[in-house]
Amino acid sequence: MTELQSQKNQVGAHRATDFDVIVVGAGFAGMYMLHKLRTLGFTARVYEAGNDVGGTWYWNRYPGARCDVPSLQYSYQFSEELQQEWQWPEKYSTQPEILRYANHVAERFDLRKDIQFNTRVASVILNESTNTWTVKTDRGDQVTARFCVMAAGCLSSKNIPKIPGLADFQGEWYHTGNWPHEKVDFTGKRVGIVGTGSTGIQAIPMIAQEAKHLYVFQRTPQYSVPARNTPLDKEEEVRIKADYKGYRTRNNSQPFAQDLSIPTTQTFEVSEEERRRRYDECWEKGGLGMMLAFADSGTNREANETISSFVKEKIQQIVKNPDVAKLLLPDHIYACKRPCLDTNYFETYNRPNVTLVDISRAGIERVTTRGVRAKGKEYDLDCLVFATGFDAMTGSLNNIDICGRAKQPLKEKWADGPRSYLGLSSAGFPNLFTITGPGSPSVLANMIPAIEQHVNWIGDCLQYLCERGLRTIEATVAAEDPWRIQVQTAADATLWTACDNWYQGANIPGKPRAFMPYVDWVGYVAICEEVAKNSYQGFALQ
Ligand code: N01
Repeated sequence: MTELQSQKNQVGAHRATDFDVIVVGAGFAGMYMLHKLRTLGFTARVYEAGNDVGGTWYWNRYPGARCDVPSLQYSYQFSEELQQEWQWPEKYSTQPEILRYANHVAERFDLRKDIQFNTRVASVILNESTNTWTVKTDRGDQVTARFCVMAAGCLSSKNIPKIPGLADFQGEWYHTGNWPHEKVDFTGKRVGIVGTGSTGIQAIPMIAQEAKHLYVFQRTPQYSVPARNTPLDKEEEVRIKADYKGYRTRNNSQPFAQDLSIPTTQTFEVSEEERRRRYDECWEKGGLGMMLAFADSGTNREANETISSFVKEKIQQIVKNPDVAKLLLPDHIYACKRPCLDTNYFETYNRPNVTLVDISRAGIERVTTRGVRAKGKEYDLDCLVFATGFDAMTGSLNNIDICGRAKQPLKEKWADGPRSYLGLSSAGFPNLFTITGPGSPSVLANMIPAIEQHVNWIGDCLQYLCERGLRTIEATVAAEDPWRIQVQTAADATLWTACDNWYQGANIPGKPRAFMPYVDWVGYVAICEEVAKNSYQGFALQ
């Protein structure tokens, strides 16, 4: 330990801790947090449940897994050298490519030496008398730290539906969020898949190409737009890399932290023909741009209806069997559930080896030894795939026994929905931070820039505390309560609360309904900067 590190370790604590900071998770958040802490001179240990880095991109190895944010944007910007040297082969990268990038970052910045893999954090307990945290793992480690940073991921706690009989199934079953490392070969097999969200929509066309027969058990049809992925446009890469810093800065000041041109025109300001022309253009271009054809698509129901009608028309054109097409027509607000991008998703239902099973009313009755029973019919299966999503944003935190002041479990404090200030910190849990936690833009922004913004903020905050000899920082209830209302109010002004989606916990039976991500990325960044500038207003510092 260097002298500076040692000083930091002693500052304010009644006794030295094993580390200045414990970081939970070695995905993109944990990796950059570790790098940042090192450059600031803090000692840190990262615990990671997987056997290598990558987080989401380590676990989600299902066929077809790919990011739907262009890779020139879905990547780190903290190192100019890194962003200049790395070359993405495609516009939207595959999971193996993103994982390759994560590995490169780990090697380039020599991160692995401070990461303990194959280790799941079991508990994080505050010792109020010393203002330190004790972290215990499933491998028997017990370490102390002044600070804890939870980088456990927003979409990492798997949702495996409690369907009766699953334990009796004689075939193989998988959840897409914990996919085997070796290839799963579906050749010649009868496969069932449950779930038609972003994941299912990517996996279904790939599995259908291999399986003898694929049964898609669909509870809710989803909208999807062609991704139209291409090899990376080299000219675009050169242009962006000529001023990557400027490009990132401009994107960071855009809604969703992405290179999107935000329109000012309202849907009904133009003629029906012009509207149609713009939607056709978005469809042909591919990507998530459909919502950006007009300014009011996310707030005005009638405006939104013009997009959903357009996409439904496309589904009916693509899917040849009109009965199947009808079952695939969503009836919720467009993009209220996270919009999906696909490659040949609807086309896949034209294949003779694919059957769509509508389980919208009764769900799956049970899993049997031989397959699945739904709508009174038995489907014999060799493999069953759950693309059923995640206990988003709070699941990965609630899975850990985190106890703050007066031994209050975080889970108990959040029993009616998450309570935090800025999605960064929760009252009663001093010196504990969450990266892209509930109450921050998180999943409603380009994730890697959102992670970097949080890590930078936390890094500055730790430095501020140490430079002033301060022992603790803790969100105040007085700041946290209005923030919770602000998060919900911002969402209520949009159509994101107009359907059952995981943003508000609706996908998990019994989970309290509360809108979790903060809608306004640009406003949020400004608030965070203001809070730090005003000596961490809204936080108690001791
Ligand atoms: O999960 P989801 P996901 N019986 O929750 C169904 C990101 N992501 O893994 O809508 C039957 O969206 C459920 O039905 P319903 C992205 O942010 C990004 O697909 O609840 N069905 C739904 O169809 C995304 O939003 C990328 O009625 C059940 C599906 O399972 C997030 O991850 C790629 C069921 C779950 O959809 C999560 O996506 C992939 C049950 N008991 C993921 N329980 C890209 O960047 C659930 N379902 C491209």
